[in-house]
Amino acid sequence: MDDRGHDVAPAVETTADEIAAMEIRGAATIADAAAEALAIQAERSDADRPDAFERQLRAAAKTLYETRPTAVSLPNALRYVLAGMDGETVAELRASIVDRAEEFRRDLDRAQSKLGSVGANRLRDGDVVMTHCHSTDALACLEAAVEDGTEIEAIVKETRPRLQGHITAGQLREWGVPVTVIVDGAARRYLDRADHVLVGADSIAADGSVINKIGTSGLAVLARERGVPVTVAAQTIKLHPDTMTGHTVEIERRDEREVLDEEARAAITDGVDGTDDGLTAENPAFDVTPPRYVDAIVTEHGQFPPETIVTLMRELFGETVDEPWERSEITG
Ligand code: RUB
Repeated sequence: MDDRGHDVAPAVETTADEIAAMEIRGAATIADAAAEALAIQAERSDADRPDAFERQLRAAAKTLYETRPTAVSLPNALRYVLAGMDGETVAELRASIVDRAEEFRRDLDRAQSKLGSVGANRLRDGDVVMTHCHSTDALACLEAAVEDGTEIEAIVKETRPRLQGHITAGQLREWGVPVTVIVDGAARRYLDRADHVLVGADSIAADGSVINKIGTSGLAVLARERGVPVTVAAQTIKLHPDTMTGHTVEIERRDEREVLDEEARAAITDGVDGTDDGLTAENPAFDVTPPRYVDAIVTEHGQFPPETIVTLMRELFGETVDEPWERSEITG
């Protein structure tokens, strides 16, 4: 039994803790790690009966599901793997989960490289691309462009409070792309030099709204004002099926100490301890960019104007989705 009251393999607990602590971060990477964790749960399960095995798998999925709320790639991955659970015996069930997780991870990889080549087609020699946060889908577009021999440059927003821009800068330098790192507040000034804004997504809603790292919506509004096109690189695992039935996407609020640590707080309050109720920090991790500020959503199925994405969503997910980890057998 883990801290969360679920009977899951310690390795699943570790993955869940790493996702919650952002040691595993970014929507695609989280999905990949979650699928791998379900396969590990299946391999290490000590269940001697099929119903016990299924219960453990659902408990593992629930543990992973409860880590971070905004990136829909996580529940989409869990649903996909659990939907493949099939068989009469524990051995058959185990094999079905391991195979399905493998297939999911392979498809995730393929989808990313496919969308990378679609995104690269939007870039021309000499283009300057402004990025926000660290998105492996966005970087796949830049990597494909570099591989095509397209000469690009990047302006990388550092992305407070966790500075994921530094990861982006490191990756781009590895590929030989000239990089200028700027503070987030400098975006408007540097948009004069940019030909594209390129970001990823944690979730895409049925109306084409893009949920991504906090600051994306402000950047998109500024880009529109400056006439710079905004491209969102997102595999279809980022499509949020619940939004087709009126649900909204939960925006994660993280610990305020990521914004204002104890030392900074003490400096502001002149050493008076943390009981100063008049000083708070807020730390929403994501925001919503309305579709009118987005020029194209680039997926492994090609690029779409954001307003049309619902058609693809319906095709891929149908009208309703199930939450298998919430079934009563878990607690039963
Ligand atoms: C990451 C973030 C990324 C998306 C897309 O936020 O907002 O832009 O997850 O990433 P955090 P990818 O660092 O809080 O997880 O394209 O790699 O899925």
